[in-house]
Amino acid sequence: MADFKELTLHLDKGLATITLNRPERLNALNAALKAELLTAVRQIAGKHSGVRCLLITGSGRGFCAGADLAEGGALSGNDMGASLIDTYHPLLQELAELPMPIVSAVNGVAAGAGMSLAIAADIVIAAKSAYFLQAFVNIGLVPDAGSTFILPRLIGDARARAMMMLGEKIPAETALDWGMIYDVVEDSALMETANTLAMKLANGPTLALSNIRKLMASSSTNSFSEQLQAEAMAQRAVGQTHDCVEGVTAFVQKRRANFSGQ
Ligand code: LHQ
Repeated sequence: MADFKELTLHLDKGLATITLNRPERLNALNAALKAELLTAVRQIAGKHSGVRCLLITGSGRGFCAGADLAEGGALSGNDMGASLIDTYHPLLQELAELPMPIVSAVNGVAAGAGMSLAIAADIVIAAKSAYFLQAFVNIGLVPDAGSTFILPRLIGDARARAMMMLGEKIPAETALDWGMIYDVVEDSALMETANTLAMKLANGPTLALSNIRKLMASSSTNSFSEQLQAEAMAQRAVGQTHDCVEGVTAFVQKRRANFSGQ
C-alpha cells in the first residue's frame, strides 16, 4: 500500500475512507495532496482491492478549501487550464468511473474545487455547521473541476448561476433545501451517520450500485429511448450476478440478503 502524507486511507470491511489531512490549510489541494488522492483512488479502483464503497471527508474544521492558492501553480499568469487538465481531470475522471458508490461527509467548508470534489460523490452528507462556496468568482476565476456540469443538475440553473456568480456561502441546511445534498446532521453525528450509510453501501450489491452510477451519468445526456436501452443493457448484466440470485433467493426465503459484491 502506498505511503500517504497529505491524506489518510483507512480500509475496513470493504469500506475505504479517505481523510484529507491538511487541516491548517482547510485541506486545500496542493500538488502533493492531488497526487496522493489520485494514487489512493486508483488503488481503491484496483480489481483486487476488495473495496466496495469510498467515503471522503476532511480533517479539522474544513472539508476542502479548493486549490491551494499559496502554491505557485495557482498564481495568475500560470496556465491554470493545464493545471486542471494535468491534475484535477484525471482525479475527477477516476472518481466518475469508480465501480462503487462514493459518499462524502462534508465536515466543514467545501469551497472551489473542494466543493466540486464534495458534490462528485453519489451521496453527500453535511454537518450542520458546514457550508458550500463557489469561491472561484471571488478570485476572478470560473468554476471548474466539474462544478458547471454537476451543480446545475443538482440545484437547477437559477440557483447554480447565482452561486457561481455571487460567490456566497451556502449553509448546509440551505444546500439540503435546494436538493444539492442528501442530508444534514448535527456536527457530532456526522461521521457515525456517514459511516453507517457507507457501510450499508459497502455491503450492498456492488455491481448493481456501480451500474446505477453509470445510468445516472448517462441520464444527463441520453435521450429517453437511449436511456431505456441503457437500462436494459445494465439489467441484462446485473441480472446475471451472484448478488441478484442472492437477492431474489433471500426475498423468497424471507431472510436478509447477504451480498458479496459478485
Ligand atoms: C488556504 C486556502 C486555500 C491556501 C484557506 N489555499 N490556503 C484554481 C486555480 C488553479 C487551477 C485549478 O483550479 C482552481 C480551482 C479552485 O479551487 S479556485 C478556488 C480556491 N479556493 C478559494 O478561493 C477559497 C479560499 N479560501 C477562503 O475563501 C477562506 O479560507 C474560506 C472561506 C474557505 C474559509 O475562511 P475562514 O474560515 O475564515 O478560514 P481562513 O481564511 O482563516 O483559512 C484558514 C487558513 O487556511 C488560513 O491560513 P492562515 O495561515 O492565515 O491560518 C488560510 O490562508 C488557509 N487557506 N483556504 N484555498
